Amino acid sequence: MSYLKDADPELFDILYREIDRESSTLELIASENFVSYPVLEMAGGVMTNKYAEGYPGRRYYGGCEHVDEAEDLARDRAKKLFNADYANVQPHSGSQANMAALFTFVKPGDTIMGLDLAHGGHLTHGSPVNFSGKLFNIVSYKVDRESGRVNFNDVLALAKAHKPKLIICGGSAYPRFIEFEEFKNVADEVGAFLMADIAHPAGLVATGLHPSPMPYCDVVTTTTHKTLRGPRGGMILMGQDNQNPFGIIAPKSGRVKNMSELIDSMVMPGIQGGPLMHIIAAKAVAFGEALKPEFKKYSKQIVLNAKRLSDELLKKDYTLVSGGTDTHVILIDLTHKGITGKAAEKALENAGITVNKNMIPFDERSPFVTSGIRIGTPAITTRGMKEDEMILICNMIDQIIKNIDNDNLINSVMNSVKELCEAFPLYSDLRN
Ligand code: DSN
Repeated sequence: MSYLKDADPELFDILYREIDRESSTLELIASENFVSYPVLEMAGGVMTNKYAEGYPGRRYYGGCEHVDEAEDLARDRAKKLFNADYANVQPHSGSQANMAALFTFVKPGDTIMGLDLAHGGHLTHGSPVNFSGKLFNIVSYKVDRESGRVNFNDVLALAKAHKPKLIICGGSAYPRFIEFEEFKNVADEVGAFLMADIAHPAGLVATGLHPSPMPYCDVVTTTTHKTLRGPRGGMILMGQDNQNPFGIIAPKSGRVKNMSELIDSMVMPGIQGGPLMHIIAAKAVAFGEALKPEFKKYSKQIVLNAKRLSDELLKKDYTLVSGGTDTHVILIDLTHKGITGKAAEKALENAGITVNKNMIPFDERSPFVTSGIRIGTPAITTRGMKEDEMILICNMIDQIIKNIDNDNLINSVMNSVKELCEAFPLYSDLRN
């Protein structure tokens, strides 16, 4: 039964075309995934109606008893998943989580260090077009040209020269483990705070397949919808909640506030108003799923799939930034294939394979063209695909990249993509 179909056939058709697209194409965008029906049900539920500014037990609105229960569960499950002392599940997105974390630890004008966007960082790690680049004095570190990995001699030299107040580690297109311990050594050397953005590998961190930032970082941010396979949103965590070092006291008691209190009030009212309670409740559902043993099995398969795909690409003479992957992300440097990231993205899309063009380190092309594509395995792994399917997918990608103007071949690959998708169905219940 569909209420939407009768009320708004135009949008019903749009929704069903999207369900069709998601189920009949190969989703290789590293930051995307497919949520479960229970997560979808909660995200589409009546908690979207509720205003709940504040936090459980201290809201500015009445009628919050049930959303309080949901947010408490989301926080408790997040803390358990990440072995964290503190969780704030209200950020609407990863960018807002990063904004709240930055505004809590540093002030406009302060110097911060982050991985250059073109080297795998993120907009909110200091890009000049983002609030982070406009409000802070940014010193970007880059990856090493040869290894494609962060070079800690360079990071330390930059940190000593610029004395950042805070260093951000992590990014959106870094295929290797984030080196939390090495970053901590640099941060300690110059007296900087260390913030980790684990938006990409969060699900792998939660299942022990990627090192944990908790013992090393002052604050950790993430999204909830990538490898963690929850609804679209953000979250802030701390391994340990300590008294704030800025001397900020609670006015009534004169007590020194904890960092958790500063972060909570930076998220709301500092940056956001009413939380998205349907999404917070859906985060709780997703965290419940991630605590189950099946999720660890799923996460292991994400990594096995990425490794197999990267091995197959290497066999076909593709250049991979950093030479491979430790995670779910593969960054292909197309320079010597004589094709831009933009052209590859378009040709693959025409065949039903969705990827995104991506800058490679030291890219001479603009972000609108790029010399690379980024691919990832979380979404196809959710469909149940394994190593054998990675071999097929690698062959399809290779055929398209070698023949981007050959419509017959693109059509034939598109048919193979459809067959593969039919063998690993997605959202069948939504299509009936
Ligand atoms: N846009 C996200 C990604 O694709 O990695 C990061 O915010």
